[in-house]
Amino acid sequence: MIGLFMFLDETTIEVESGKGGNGCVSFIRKKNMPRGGPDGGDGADGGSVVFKSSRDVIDYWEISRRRKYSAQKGQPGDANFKSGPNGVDTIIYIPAGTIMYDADTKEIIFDFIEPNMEFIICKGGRGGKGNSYFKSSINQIPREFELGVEGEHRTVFLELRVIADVGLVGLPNAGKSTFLSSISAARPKIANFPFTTLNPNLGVVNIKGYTRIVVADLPGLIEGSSEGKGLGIRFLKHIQRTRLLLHLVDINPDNGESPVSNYINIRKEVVNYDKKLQAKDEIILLTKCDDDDETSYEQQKLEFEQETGQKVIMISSLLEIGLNGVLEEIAAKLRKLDIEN
Ligand SMILES: Nc1nc2c(ncn2[C@@H]2O[C@H](COP(=O)(O)OP(=O)(O)OP(=O)(O)O)[C@@H](O)[C@H]2O)c(=O)[nH]1
Ligand SMILES: [Mg+2]
Repeated sequence: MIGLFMFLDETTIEVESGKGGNGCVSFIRKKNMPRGGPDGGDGADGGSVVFKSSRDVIDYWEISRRRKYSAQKGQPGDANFKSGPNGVDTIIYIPAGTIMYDADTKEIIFDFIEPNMEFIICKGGRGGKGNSYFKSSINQIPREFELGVEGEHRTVFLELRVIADVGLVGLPNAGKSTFLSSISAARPKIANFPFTTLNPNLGVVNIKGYTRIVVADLPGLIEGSSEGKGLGIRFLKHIQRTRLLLHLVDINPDNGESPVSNYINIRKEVVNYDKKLQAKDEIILLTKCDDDDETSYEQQKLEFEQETGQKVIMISSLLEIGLNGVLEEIAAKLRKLDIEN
């Protein structure tokens, strides 16, 4: 089982680029040239530290096992105009969706909003010039040289905001993971108890006539999530970036409340967490509507729509009822957003 603590979506790491190599002071020594000219080569540049976003990295678990990442130094210059190889860059692969902050000032340094973005956080120090560089008509035997420039040092705070088109929200046990597994190849853990999902699961769905989208199944929200109750708050940030919310509401809630009040309560938590989420497009699903002969579901749906003033879709992930309708609605909403932006 992948537990909560195995998914690390925040970390602080220290990075340092390589110092440039010093320039060399040397003079040509040959039998027939007793007072040969300068031949000290330049120092090589130090390696840089580069962050690169990748689709294949899920979280910071792997990279946080090291507190500090240093790139290689540049080699010093040598006699005979030799310059050593530059220091090798250190590339740190991070999940796409990472926001990188300066750990001290909390200022955003870079936002890796998609895979394959690169950012040089510490540039390698420049190599120093060797004495051969300083030779001129008035200075035939220069002893000057430069030291390599020191590497840069920074401490960064990395925060992951899962990148998905659609985020699934709802109470624990509402059927979010089941829904994701019935529309995609993702196989999140499903069980009949709250807080089965402890970290975000991503699923890819190919919507006919539209495109491939990513759906994020998130841990359930409860009353008080926005203030830190349950697991919710750690993951609410992940829905800030999704383009669309899918709010799943159990038609037969196991907490004794009505579907409408459950919906309203969770909605409150979401908006309480971030006012901007109020404006985000939302599709409401009444889940576990297994029995299509059951006319009371239809009745409940109408009541829900009347009370909330919102349209809802009835689904059963178990019997695969209504799923295509949901995908069509997702495509319609995303298309509209595509045009608007
Ligand atoms: N009858 C029926 N049961 C369902 C359906 N969808 C989900 N369930 C059941 O509801 C329970 C909870 O499902 P999950 O998909 O784990 O719910 P969740 O919203 O992901 O729950 P958390 O991860 O705890 O937030 C499981 O026992 C599922 O089998 C459905 O369409 N019909
Ligand atoms: Mg779940």
